[in-house]
Amino acid sequence: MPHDSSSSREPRTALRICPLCEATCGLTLTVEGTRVTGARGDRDDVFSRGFICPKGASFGGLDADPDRLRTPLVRKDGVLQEASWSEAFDAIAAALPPLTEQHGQQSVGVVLGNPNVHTMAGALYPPTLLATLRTRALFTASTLDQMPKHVSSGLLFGDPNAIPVPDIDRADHLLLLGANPLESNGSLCTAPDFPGRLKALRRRGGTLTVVDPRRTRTARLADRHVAIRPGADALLLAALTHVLFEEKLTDPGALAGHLEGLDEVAAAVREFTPEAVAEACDVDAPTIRTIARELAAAPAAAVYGRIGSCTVAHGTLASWLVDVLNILTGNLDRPGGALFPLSATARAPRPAAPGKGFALGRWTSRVSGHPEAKGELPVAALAEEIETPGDDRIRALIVLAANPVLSAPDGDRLDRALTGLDFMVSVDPYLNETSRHAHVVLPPPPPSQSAHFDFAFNALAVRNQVRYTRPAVPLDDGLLDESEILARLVLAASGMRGADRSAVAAVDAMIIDRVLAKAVVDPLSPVHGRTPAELAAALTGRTGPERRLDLMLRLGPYGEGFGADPDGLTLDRLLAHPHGIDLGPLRPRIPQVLTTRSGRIELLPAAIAADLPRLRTALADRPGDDSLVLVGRRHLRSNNSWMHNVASLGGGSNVCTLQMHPDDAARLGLSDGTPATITAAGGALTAPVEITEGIRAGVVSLPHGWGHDRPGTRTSVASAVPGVNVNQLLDGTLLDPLSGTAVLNGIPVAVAPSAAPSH
Ligand SMILES: Nc1nc2c(c(=O)[nH]1)N[C@H]1C(S)=C(S)[C@@H](COP(=O)(O)OP(=O)(O)OC[C@H]3O[C@@H](n4cnc5c(=O)[nH]c(N)nc54)[C@H](O)[C@@H]3O)O[C@H]1N2
Ligand SMILES: Nc1nc2c(c(=O)[nH]1)N[C@H]1C(S)=C(S)[C@@H](COP(=O)(O)OP(=O)(O)OC[C@H]3O[C@@H](n4cnc5c(=O)[nH]c(N)nc54)[C@H](O)[C@@H]3O)O[C@H]1N2
Ligand code: SF4
Ligand SMILES: [Mo]
Repeated sequence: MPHDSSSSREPRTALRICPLCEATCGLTLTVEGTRVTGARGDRDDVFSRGFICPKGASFGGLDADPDRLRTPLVRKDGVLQEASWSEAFDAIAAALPPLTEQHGQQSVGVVLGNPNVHTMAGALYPPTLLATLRTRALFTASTLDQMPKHVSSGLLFGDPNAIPVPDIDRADHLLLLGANPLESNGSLCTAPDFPGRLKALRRRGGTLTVVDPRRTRTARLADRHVAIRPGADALLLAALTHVLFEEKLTDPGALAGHLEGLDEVAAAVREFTPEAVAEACDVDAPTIRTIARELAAAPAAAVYGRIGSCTVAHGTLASWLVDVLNILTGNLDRPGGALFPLSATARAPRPAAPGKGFALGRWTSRVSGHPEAKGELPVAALAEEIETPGDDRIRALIVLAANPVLSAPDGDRLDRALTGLDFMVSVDPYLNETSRHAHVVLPPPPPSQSAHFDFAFNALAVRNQVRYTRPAVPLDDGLLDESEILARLVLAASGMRGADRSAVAAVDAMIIDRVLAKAVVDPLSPVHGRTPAELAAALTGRTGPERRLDLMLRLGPYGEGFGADPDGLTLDRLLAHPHGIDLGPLRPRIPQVLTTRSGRIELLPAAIAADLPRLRTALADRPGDDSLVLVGRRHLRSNNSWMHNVASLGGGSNVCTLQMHPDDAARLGLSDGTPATITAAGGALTAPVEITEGIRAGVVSLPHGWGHDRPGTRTSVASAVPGVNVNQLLDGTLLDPLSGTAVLNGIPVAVAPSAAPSH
């Protein structure tokens, strides 16, 4: 850990867990003065063992981006102007309570974006903010991403956060659908050096099958690449399930006593024979049968589906079938299969017992009647909830680390809708496409100045482990830690003005008290019968977030339980291990992890059964001769909408081009580099064509997160090479109905040569 040498210019090193993707690599930063001048992989990190990717290597450039906001901005006379922190929070305290008094609690919406899962503040404070606001108008990046997986886990296992992770280090066989970890570094599967782990699987004789309409870098590494038609994964998975039943290959093994609905699943997939799905998937029936047989025969195998199987019309069905396959082959909860991690800050395991189950659609959205999922409404419905008059219209919006103008469907409409808000707050380091509409912008410090702990990703990691890094560099004068920003936002949202440090500390103390008050009356807790004040006094840590971390570690599955297990985890113990503590490989957790009403895995939940007729109609889907559908893609040196401002990451393959197969290009009269106009339900865009054999015919691909050409932003590098916003092709009406997730892949488009110059 760094000692206090920040005033000296001597280069020193400091450890920092990388927050730039889900892999959570440990970095060794070189720090000169207060500036990060280098980053390399921390070879001693217990989990990442020295791995680093180009984004992590650019940590210093990103950290020092001169376009980062360094003071709050407050809108005065219609113009955003630099302001003090107290002015900014007082503006919020003055605006929000009168609004909710007049228009009700639902008039304030909250948008949580992706980086909240990459910061401590984003894990620790949004629940308190939502409890303070008591709004149901919650929208997050999950409905552009993994909500189908939450829904299928909720229905199958009772807990939407019980997400099985492929045990890639021990699997003999991996069937990977709609994921490209060689560029994304993995998702819902935290595995530093995912590429190396896949190569190791192959080296030890394992088999990798990749299902993707594009011949990605991951597909090129595979034993078999299945270039499926976009949107057809649920059909393929249903056919694989069918084959297991038909050929009597099901063998749930140790799970057998924990299953409900096995015969019902067999009946539900009866029509989905390989022959019946082959044309719709454009995968021949013998290949489908072979994949099913291999899956069943492998000693340990895992099926794993990500973005390309989630953000599609049958996203929840596909996510459900991924786990059904793991269950039927006995691979769920088995080493080398797919297991439930147990993170150090998870609730300590309790004896297995039936739970409350998972309910969907407890309320619906006001305008289109979309069912809630996990307490959220589809972010694709945000614009209409702001625009459509009536009771409970959203009039104020709090946006934490999100850029929905680029990341969600129909950004132009949302862009217009945001101008109609009475009040908007953005917590964001950049003045970008979304935050430019805010009345108050609260900028967090650069990552080197923040502590880091992965509350979310340790629960999705291929190995149980725990690591914590304190800020590598002291907080600059004038900046506030993001935890303090969010705590003060909570206070401002409740109308408190002039909150100071002590008020912020009170927020953490209150949360700690609440947790302890519950624990001491819980007969299963190691602190049952003790007094909260005595326990709170025992917590260590320099800051509120550190004390909260200490509390979670002590009460967690590996914790010392305030004396119950002197060898257990505490913050102090973690600090004594700066490269982290390995907690061992993933271990079976069924039935303890199940919280369904039956206490079993409910294999064919009613909501799923009710959605299957829609999949049956998809059996008849056939593309027209000249039709084209659009899919997305990610580039290694990018991250959603906000890393295009780091010059060292730009260029090369990291460009906003329309990838297209040579046959389609020839038919349409398009040549490499020429501009094409792409038209779909939500609008039209012009982008340069990139002709490649790496995409199947009939499919085109644009990356997301581009379109940095709107006025009023302060992202000079990104604006110079703006690209186009792929999500402008969507009108926001296409959703996976069970999860409310926007369909971002498999979009029908028309493409034609363009006269206009492209970006
Ligand atoms: N067409 C298409 N659209 C997609 C996708 C796709 O595959 N195709 N992918 C979807 C997915 S998976 C996701 S997760 C979403 C992501 O979409 P969003 O959730 O909107 O996330 P980002 O685009 O990453 O933008 C995050 C914002 O957070 C800010 N930020 C960065 N670091 C911090 C920080 O430390 N603190 C705070 N407060 N703010 C920070 C950035 O400046 C940026 O404004 O996009 C989705 N959109
Ligand atoms: N470098 C980089 N890394 C990132 C991000 C980033 O923007 N850049 N974003 C992060 C985020 S927020 C997330 S959620 C993860 C996502 O991580 P991944 O899930 O690995 O996401 P992608 O790289 O977009 O890979 C999705 C793949 O699905 C394919 N696909 C599209 N449609 C279909 C379909 O219908 N069926 C099948 N089988 N495949 C299809 C696409 O061609 C693409 O190769 O990545 C994270 N990591
Ligand atoms: S793989 Fe992800 S976590 Fe690791 S260095 Fe790259 S961006 Fe950071
Ligand atoms: Mo995501």
